[in-house]
Amino acid sequence: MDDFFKPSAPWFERPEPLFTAELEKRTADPALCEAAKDYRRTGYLIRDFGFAPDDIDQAAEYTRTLRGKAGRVQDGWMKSAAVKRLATHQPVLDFLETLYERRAFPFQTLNFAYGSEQAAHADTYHFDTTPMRFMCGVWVALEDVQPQAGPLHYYPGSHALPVFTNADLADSGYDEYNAFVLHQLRAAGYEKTTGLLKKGQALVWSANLFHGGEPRSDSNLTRLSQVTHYYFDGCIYHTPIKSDPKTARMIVREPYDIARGKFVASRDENGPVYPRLFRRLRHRVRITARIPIYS
Ligand SMILES: O=C(O)CCC(=O)C(=O)O
Repeated sequence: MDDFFKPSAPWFERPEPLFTAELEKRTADPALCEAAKDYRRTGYLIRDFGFAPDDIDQAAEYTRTLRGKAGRVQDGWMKSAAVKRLATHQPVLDFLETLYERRAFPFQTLNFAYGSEQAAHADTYHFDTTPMRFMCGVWVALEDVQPQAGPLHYYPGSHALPVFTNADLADSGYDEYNAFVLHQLRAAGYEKTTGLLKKGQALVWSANLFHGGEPRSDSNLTRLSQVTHYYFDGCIYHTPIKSDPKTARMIVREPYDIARGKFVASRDENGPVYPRLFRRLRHRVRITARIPIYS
């Protein structure tokens, strides 16, 4: 049985006839049912969450300052209050909670001054959960995206592929993973789409949707954007990319909830599950040493 159809996945990714039965329980909320059907079919949703225009502009200005640096920064929410406000925007949290039926929390931001030109990958290679797929990304355009600026790309429907891990590769590594993924996407006939979003629009992608960045045909053009990664309460959070398939040992995480300002323990039905002590302390020190004073 494909991962996508495992009954432990979010309700909208359950196998038939479970999915239809689940939909029927929610007929009082037709908007949710429509969103769930689209999300199940394509693995993404483009929405307008009503971000404050000032927050978009301030986050754009902050992101523009990254041009001279690597052009990309992780956890810019620690430096820019506007980046944090976008990541913790209540309508996004409410929507995700309604869709996944678990509380969503942002645990990482990435800001890009230019198109990332990243090869297609799924977030499940970096961050997954048990039960699986309780993670998503929200990509926000901080300016209108130009086709020459290396837009985000994605493969509609590709989230239904199995979750690929190092166990699928001969030697673990990103190059091999990228080649393997491209082969799988082509073999299954998925077609690539580019996200020419307008300033302020957001694209929600599900954990296993394959996505990346188009080449930049005009290297002077910016593509100011922010991705926030969200987890959902009540899971074991882990890092498949770091796990060794030979031992199958899960690298457990203790993510930091940017909205509530606290670390969230992984948990299963028996209670909390913690990362190894050294990893746990290192992550805690790395975050707490940099918690911003503006908040
Ligand atoms: O914005 C992009 O070009 C890709 C971002 C991405 O792949 C990610 O954040 O996982």
